[in-house]
Amino acid sequence: MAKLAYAVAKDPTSAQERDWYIATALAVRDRVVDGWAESYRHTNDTQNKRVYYMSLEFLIGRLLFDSLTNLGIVEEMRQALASLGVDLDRLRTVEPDAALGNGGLGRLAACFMESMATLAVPAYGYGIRYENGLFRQGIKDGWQQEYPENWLTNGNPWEFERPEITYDVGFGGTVDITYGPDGAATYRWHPAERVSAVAYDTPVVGWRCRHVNTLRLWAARAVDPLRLDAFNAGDYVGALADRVRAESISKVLYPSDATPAGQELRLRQEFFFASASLQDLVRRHIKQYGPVEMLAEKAAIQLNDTHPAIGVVELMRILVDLHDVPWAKAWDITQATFGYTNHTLLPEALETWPVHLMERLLPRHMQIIYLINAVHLDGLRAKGNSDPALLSSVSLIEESWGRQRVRMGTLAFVGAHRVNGVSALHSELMKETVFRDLHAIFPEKINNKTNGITFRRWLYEANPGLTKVLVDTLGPRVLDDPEELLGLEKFASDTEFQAKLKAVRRKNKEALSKVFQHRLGFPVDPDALFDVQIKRIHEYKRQHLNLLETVALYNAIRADPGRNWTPRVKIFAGKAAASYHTAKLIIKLANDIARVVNSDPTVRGILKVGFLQNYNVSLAEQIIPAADLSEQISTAGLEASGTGNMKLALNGALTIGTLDGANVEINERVGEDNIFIFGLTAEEVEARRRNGYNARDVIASSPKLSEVFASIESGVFSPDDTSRYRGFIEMLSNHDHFLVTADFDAYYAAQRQVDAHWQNGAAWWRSSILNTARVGWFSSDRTIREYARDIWNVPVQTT
Ligand code: 475
Repeated sequence: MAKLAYAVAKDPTSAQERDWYIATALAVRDRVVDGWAESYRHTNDTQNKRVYYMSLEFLIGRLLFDSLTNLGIVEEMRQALASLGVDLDRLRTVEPDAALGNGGLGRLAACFMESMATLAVPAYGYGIRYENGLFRQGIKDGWQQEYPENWLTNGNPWEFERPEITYDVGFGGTVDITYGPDGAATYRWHPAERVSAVAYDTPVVGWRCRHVNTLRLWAARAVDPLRLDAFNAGDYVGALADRVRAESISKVLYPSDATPAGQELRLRQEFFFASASLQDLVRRHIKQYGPVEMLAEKAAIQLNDTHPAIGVVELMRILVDLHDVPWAKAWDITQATFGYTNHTLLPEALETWPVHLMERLLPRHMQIIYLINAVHLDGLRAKGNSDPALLSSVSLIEESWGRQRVRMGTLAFVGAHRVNGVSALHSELMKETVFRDLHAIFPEKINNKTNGITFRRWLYEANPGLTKVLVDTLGPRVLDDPEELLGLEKFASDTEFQAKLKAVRRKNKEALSKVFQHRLGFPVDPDALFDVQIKRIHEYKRQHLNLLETVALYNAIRADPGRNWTPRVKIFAGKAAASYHTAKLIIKLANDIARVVNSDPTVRGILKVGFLQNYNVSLAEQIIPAADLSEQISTAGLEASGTGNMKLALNGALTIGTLDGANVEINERVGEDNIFIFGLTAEEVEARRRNGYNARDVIASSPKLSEVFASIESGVFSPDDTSRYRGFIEMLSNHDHFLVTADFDAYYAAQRQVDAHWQNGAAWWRSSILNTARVGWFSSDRTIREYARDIWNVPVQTT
């Protein structure tokens, strides 16, 4: 009430829902801030090493419930608000999602921030405060439309602007060399352009408010906001031109996922936040400890993919040019400080920058890159490596057709003391593919850190019904130690226990059915099997494999409607990069199929298809607790890990999937009777591709697939434009790069096993319980413990 009156300046009679939300958030924030100050003092006093998690993406979602949960005051707040006639669950939906990320990589960063706070690892997340987060997805006539996402329009109660924490970041200009009396050269960069980076801090609360860390996001501001001379001369637009150029750096998140943006603005974003963050952490270090030589003992920096990899070069510049550290010493410090996480093996996703662009934008950094490369290659030659093919494959500079590019993956690899993949399979494939030669030279660098998810958001907050059953059954300890979930195993076949979980799932499905009604205009039957594929739309993730199976099932039901079919709702959600034509066509295909299937009386009550628009963290929180089946069907070898697979299994959905990414480890843990694995393995995929895969023969030998292709190609699902999918079908028939056709029959068969398992209700629920029981290991707390032990060398608090 006091917040509403004094911080929002509204009284209860005129307060809108949004005012109540702000007032509530501010009240909660006060509690968080107490813990924040305490944690800050503690880290300073103990002189503990700090971890810096550098990421161009943090896909946070909403924060109100996260804070309430971790402070342990959800019920207290619910009652306090109820006594004022306000419903907390409605307020919760007023908060816009902070969507400063595209998908898995960004969401992982958010889960890691929460786990680092939970384990009391003193950490800063560093990133960019994008004014526009990931676009809002609309669906018009079945096609994806992109609209800007203005998450800051109504203010953001969680952030604190820190105008006093501002750094200059330079671009362009020249490099001066001066020679000392001893002949040693000193280099000074004189940038032509400067942009200010202003800090915005958001507290990150750990579980039970044990510790609070900082997410520090940088906003770009012009050093001179207005050129008064131009303004006075009447050139109002010109007077603002520099400002617009500078501030464009933090305007929008690049909406590409697993593909590099390849634009000058993107490189400016990368350097902008890397430079500001390094200046900030070096300044903090010097203020507290003095000599910069000790940096690696007091700071660990983790690079979330190659996006911040230019930071390796920036730290070298800071050490060598600004603090006169000798080159070799500076390189030791840099390597000892940095770790690098790789998130994708897709060759098209590996970042490289044209040398001429780097030279123009960051002339001093380009010199340093050449020097790093020279020392790196000389070192190899000195060790007897003289094969030119090897040297060119591990060089920081790629030469193709006379054009030179800087390989950011190689830069990150050589600049870090540890390089990790995000699942066991992915880390092994890194050694065999993209980093094969580098791995042979530095065999100690690559290690695995299988991803994890924070159970606070993805279980306690998203699924309070299930959480309550778990606590009632296993005791509250389970909230602190997810391995306690194993205690569920003994209830797996218990009919009473199964009934409890069924009731929880049913409620969650009813809630999701309301979302269907609201967004798509029709409800779905909570007794049907909810079959869910939710993730970015990508050919390698193969939403189209799922759609082909949907059509095959539709055909089969129509041919024999009286059979004992398993009623299903096929649920799709996900965004496509705006420029990714095939991904957008897949969305259109999903909607075209949905229209035909949902209006066909023959399959009524048996099959429904729905594409839910604008997938984001909050929608995921609604879908996941209602899912029965989790689709994880990527071409083996291409999904680095996946994390949605973990969220769905934790909430009791059974997985249908390929042996890819973390599915492999989920399979090992839940046991093969409780998961539906199908399709080619990564090795088989490799072999098929090597031997020249012929999709046409495969299609011809599968009557089901032939029928599906014929119906889609002839326009059964696109009567308004019968040629719409001709090119698509032709592509799958001629260059089926992701082996959709090769896996089709196995996938169809696995889906029929799903049907059979579902029809034996007790067996299904047993499997579901065993999934929840056995995936405790996929907590991001476990992942962070491993990073802390093997990469950062920092202690963690035991829970
Ligand atoms: C993997 N994003 C998942 C997840 O490790 C994995 C790349 C370039 C530019 C912008 N975004 C990207 C990714 O590469 C990405 O999100 N990768 C994902 O990282 C966390 O679980 O398998 O695809």
